[in-house]
Amino acid sequence: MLSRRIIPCLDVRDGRVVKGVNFAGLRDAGDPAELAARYESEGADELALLDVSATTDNRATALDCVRAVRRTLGIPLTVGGGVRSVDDALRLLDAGADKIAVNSAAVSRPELIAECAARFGAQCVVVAIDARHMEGAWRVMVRSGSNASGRDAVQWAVHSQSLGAGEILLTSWDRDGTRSGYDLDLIRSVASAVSIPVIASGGAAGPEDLLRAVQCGAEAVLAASIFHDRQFQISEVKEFLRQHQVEVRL
Ligand code: 0VR
Repeated sequence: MLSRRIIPCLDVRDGRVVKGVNFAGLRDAGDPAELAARYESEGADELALLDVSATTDNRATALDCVRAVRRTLGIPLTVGGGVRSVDDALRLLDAGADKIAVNSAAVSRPELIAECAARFGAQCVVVAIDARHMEGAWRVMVRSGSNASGRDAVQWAVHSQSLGAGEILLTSWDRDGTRSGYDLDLIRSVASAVSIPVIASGGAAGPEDLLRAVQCGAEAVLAASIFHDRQFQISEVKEFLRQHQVEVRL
């Protein structure tokens, strides 16, 4: 069995790590390169960097941020936020990303997934899905959770896989930043519908949540709030998972 991966997430706006609840009320949570170095030293398996800057001119800041994080990091780095074309992805890879995450632009133009997979390989392409529970199903949200796209999240994950996605980064909009636990039904539904790895995201409050997400089929678990606020060290989370018979890289 492959080791389960613990992936801290840096949501970055204008060069600073931010953190909110349900994608809103973003507060400053520190310097990206400093947090990246800390998380790697604590035993993070990978790092996700999500550029949540609102305007496109701040995308240039994001590239500088990727370079700064890359200079300190020896583990795989996934970068997302505003990727709309193969050229956007190439700029991020040139800046040091190992994988790129596509979200809103792929919902609008699914071929983007196939284009990136053809150019860079499926292992490089993460499809980020922000899902909101509505009327007994999960709707795909776009533009930083502000618009409902009309797509069903489970069906979109299956379609993304068929287009060449290498992984699904599955974020619960409802749980993001709430420390109320991952949306386990969402994880279970998507993980049972696709054969590619699903990264659980949104709502983690402690090691028990990460364990539950893995038990529901998540191949990796992402968290932001509990790590930024130093509530838990990654090393203690990994020890907890190991004690519960989850294969982790120690
Ligand atoms: P917590 O572990 O609950 O803090 O959240 C993990 C994950 O949901 C967040 O790091 C991130 O994916 C939320 N996403 C977005 C955003 C946050 C702020 C603004 C925009 C976005 O577009 O995904």
